[in-house]
Amino acid sequence: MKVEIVGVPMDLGANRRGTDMGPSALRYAGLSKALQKMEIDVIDTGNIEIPVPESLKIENPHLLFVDEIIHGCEQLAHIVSGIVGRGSLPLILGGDHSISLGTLAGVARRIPDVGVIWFDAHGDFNTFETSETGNIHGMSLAASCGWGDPRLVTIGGFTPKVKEEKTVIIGVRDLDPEEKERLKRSKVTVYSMNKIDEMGIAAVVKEAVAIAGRGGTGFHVSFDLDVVDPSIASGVGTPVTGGLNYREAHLALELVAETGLLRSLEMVEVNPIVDRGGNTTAVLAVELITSALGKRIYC
Ligand code: 5AB
Ligand code: MN
Ligand code: MN
Ligand code: MN
Repeated sequence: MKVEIVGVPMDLGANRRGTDMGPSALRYAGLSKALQKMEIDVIDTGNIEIPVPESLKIENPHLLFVDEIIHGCEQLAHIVSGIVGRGSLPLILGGDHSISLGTLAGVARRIPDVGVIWFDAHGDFNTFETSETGNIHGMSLAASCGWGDPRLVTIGGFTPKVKEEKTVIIGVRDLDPEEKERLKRSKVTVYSMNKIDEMGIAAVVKEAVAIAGRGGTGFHVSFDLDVVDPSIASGVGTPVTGGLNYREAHLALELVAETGLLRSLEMVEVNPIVDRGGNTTAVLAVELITSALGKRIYC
């Protein structure tokens, strides 16, 4: 397997600084070495250039930094599409979750019927009409499914990126009222935390991979670190208590790896500035990446 890493130091889609340092935190936590140890052929292509918010003016409070986010996502889409086209697996390091708009544009250009598994405490299913913050990281899944601002929706030149029927969210526990309504009306499958408590993470992920992997074209995994409980992942932009524990997070990604259907992976919302444990959230993220790419710690 060949993996190509792309860093996206983006925090324009979130409400606080720090996720721009996510790619550095993950590299500093030993990402490339961990993959090489698994005998994965890994290339780090470096970072995309993203402007810093201090250098920008807010033009639209309902879609904060929309022009710059679109510009960054168009670049990312181009790079990701190239990686998939070469037959490699793109590993995208966020950055806040707005970057998925670029990742999915790039993946879906090559794999039109790609499925998505979205691990997140949140739904990211707002539009500029339902969002209470104007932060685009809370809109990226909706826009990828075709909802919201026409410019966001058409990043990469086509819409939707993914079919709701092949989209699954796992770990949700914090939805805005109107976001919840839109999600209920959609064909997206949602496993909120209470479902995981009830069914167990293994059963949930097995159903999820069947839905996202229907037809055998494979799926993208978007992993927002805030899906993990803040007691072991405090370095995230928007922590919510009651998340996945250490083994649940690993098992989920081990089961993803076992399907052989993973076509691209992104790890987002790592914010080392607010990490109470040094760089432990990034260290956990690196471990989780190795699980998603097939590492097994048991026999
Ligand atoms: B994340 C909130 N729903 O829209 C909003 O971390 C939070 O990528 C979004 O999941 C969280 O601003 C976005 C309040
Ligand atoms: Mn998210
Ligand atoms: Mn989230
Ligand atoms: Mn967040």
